[in-house]
Amino acid sequence: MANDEPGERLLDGAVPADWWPWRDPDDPAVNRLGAQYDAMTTRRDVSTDPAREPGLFNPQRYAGGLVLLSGFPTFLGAPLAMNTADLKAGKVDAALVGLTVDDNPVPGARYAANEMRTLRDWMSFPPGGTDQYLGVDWGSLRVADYGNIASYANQNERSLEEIHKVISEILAADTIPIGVGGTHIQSYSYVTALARKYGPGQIMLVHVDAHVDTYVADLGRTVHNGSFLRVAVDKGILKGDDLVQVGLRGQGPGEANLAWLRENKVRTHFQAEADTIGWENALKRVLSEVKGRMVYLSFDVDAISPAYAPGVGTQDPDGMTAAQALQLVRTLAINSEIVAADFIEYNPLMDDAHQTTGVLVDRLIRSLLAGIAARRQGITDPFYIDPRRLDYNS
Ligand SMILES: [Mn+2]
Repeated sequence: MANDEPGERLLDGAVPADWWPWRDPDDPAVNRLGAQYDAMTTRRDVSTDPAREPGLFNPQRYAGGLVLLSGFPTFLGAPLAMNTADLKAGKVDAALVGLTVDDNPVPGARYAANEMRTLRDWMSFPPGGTDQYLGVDWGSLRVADYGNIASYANQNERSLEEIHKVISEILAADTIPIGVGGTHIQSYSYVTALARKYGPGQIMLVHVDAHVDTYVADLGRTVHNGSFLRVAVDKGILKGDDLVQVGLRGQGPGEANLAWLRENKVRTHFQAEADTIGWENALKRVLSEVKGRMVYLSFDVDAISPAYAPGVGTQDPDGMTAAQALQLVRTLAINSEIVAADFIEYNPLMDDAHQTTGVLVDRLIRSLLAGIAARRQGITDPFYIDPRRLDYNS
């Protein structure tokens, strides 16, 4: 099997040099000791692997067994894909891919992807399931597990180039990448990969988060999980008014950051707005802002109240409920064409013994898939509810 690497071709020479600010040749912090420097992200030699046709590989022995107990742990029990050719041959609608960068001061998000594959949750059946709001089975979509993306522990910016490559591999198959795990710095590479495929200014980013993530570079770092959106907008990779933020609260932004957000026309939806005009009214504003546009949904789990999602690295009291988070994801997927998504900042080391946060992230992913399936089946009202869920059978 040849290792199909369109991502590499997309990266080489195709991205403006200043999109990777840590590659500044004048920066003495950039280590250039040779091949070992890139060993973590060097692809395995597959030239001696047994030949196989491109397509999905299902590693599950049993048709209905719990993946955790009797199968190989994969996201949602999905079959595996290794490269763009597999995604194309398998006509994959959405590829779940593990993200492992861990640049939150509270470490642990690097373990989230594999934790999600091994949830002690009886719903870990092979792909499919009927959404109990929409009455739609997302098993109509083809979903694959695309493995994890390598990262360099404690060299977080360096990991972004590999994420850009792998997300580009998925986008090259017209498959929706759904990133799982890691911290928010990684979304910088989603923005670059989407801008590379569609051109800057084509994609709207719905950024669900307690925090604006538009803080200036600090602590000796250029791009980090609190600054990546500032860098992306300042470099013109993402237009400010294509950025919609939902769930903002906590101890920032301050006046200078707020002024930057206003100058750049970022559409900020604070928790205070939802508390004042009502959640559903605030949600309708968000949906109208992205109606008719292609959307990248980046969901920082700390947007949700710690009462429902305690397993995060940057906890802030208050925030949306689990039901509101599920509704947000479901309505957004019906309202707009989702071209990419990630669910990040889940920290299993901070979760409870029942994996409450992990199970909620699992349900958010399922809700996203159900919403996408509903849209493809012709449902256009984002607030659609299956009428059978509203009568009393009386
Ligand atoms: Mn964030």
